[in-house]
Formats: sequence, structure tokens, C-alpha cells
Amino acid sequence: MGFILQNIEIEVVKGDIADQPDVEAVVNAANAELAPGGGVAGAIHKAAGPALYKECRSLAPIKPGQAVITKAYKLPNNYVIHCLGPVYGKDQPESEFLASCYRNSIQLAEGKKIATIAFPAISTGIFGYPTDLAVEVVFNTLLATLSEIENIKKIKFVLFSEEDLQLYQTKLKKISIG
Ligand code: AR6
Repeated sequence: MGFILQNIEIEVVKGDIADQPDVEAVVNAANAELAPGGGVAGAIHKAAGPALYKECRSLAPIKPGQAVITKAYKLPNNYVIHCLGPVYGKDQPESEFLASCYRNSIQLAEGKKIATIAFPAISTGIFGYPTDLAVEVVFNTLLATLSEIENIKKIKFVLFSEEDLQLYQTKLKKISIG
């Protein structure tokens, strides 16, 4: 499902964040040490190869809400933007840390003149953030950031389950209706 928001194409798909060859940058739902873990981080590090963690080690640790950028190595992209999302119930206020992840990722992408970027649903796996609450933060942050975006032309949201896909699609429909 796609939608154009102030000249930016917003796409919502079901898939694997480590297999998105049509975007320049993919976002990693990282841990503080930027190490290979489970979920998104595991998939990204596995596909990128060990050189990614080597670069990551020099940038770690990061704090909740922070984002850093690296090369993408064997991934079919140019860059990986690593964000540490909040642990739900621990890093409070969660919505502000989550908003920072998206805002900081967009700013890093803008700084590198990246035109296309894919996000997973940060914090909604191991970190326990309910996706129906997270999706509100994601799109509110995006709408609040639009005026700062010059270089990004496409933002893709890559969801892992049918249920999450539907939550994103429903939210996108609401925005498109106004
Ligand atoms: N592609 C797209 N989405 C995925 C993939 C994938 N390959 N794998 C899982 N998801 P998570 P978090 C979904 O746990 O909650 C890691 O171990 C998943 O279903 O990857 O921010 C790190 O090392 C969920 O909806 O990230 C950290 O310790 C969403 O992506 C910790 O987990 C995020 O799930 C980060 O936890």
C-alpha cells in the first residue's frame, strides 16, 4: 500500500528489513551495544556480515532514542541507521524516546542526502512496545518532521506480521482521508 505525503512516497509492506534492495538505507532496531541480537538486529547483522559489527563497535554504546549511521556491507543498501528504541515500561516516557528514534533517523538520512529509507517497527518486538500505540508515534513524528525533509523521497515501513501490516495500513488510510 502506498500514499504520497507532501511529495514523499510512503509505502507500507510486509517483509524482511534485511531484504529491501530498493532503498538506500535501512533502519536497525538495535541494542545499546550495536551488537548482533535477535529480531531485526539479528537479520541485519547476519545479512551484512561481520564487518558491520566491527564498524558498530566504534560507535557503541548508544542511548535510547539515539541513532547512528554505518555502511551496509553485504546488505543490498548503502547505509544502516541504528536506533535504540525504548524498552516499554522502563525507558519513560516511551513515546518521546520512540519519536526521537524516528526523528534522529530522518535527520541522519537527510544529512547523507539519502532519498529512500526503510524502517522496521522499532521497539515492538523484544522491547515490548504495543504496535497499536507505536504506530501513532511513528506517523505523528513523521507528520511533525515533514517540513525538515528535503532529500528523502520515499519512506518504506516494513512489517513482519500481517497484524502489524494492517495496523499500519489502517493508520495510513486515516491520514490520507485527512
Ligand atoms: N524484518 C522486519 N521486521 C522484523 C524482522 C525482520 N527481519 N524481525 C523481527 N521483526 P525487534 P525491538 C519485527 O525485537 O523490539 C534485538 O535483539 C518484530 O516482529 O527486532 O526494538 C536487539 O538486539 C517487531 O515487530 O526490536 C535489541 O536487544 C519489530 O520488528 C532488541 O531486540 C521489532 O522487533 C530490540 O528490540
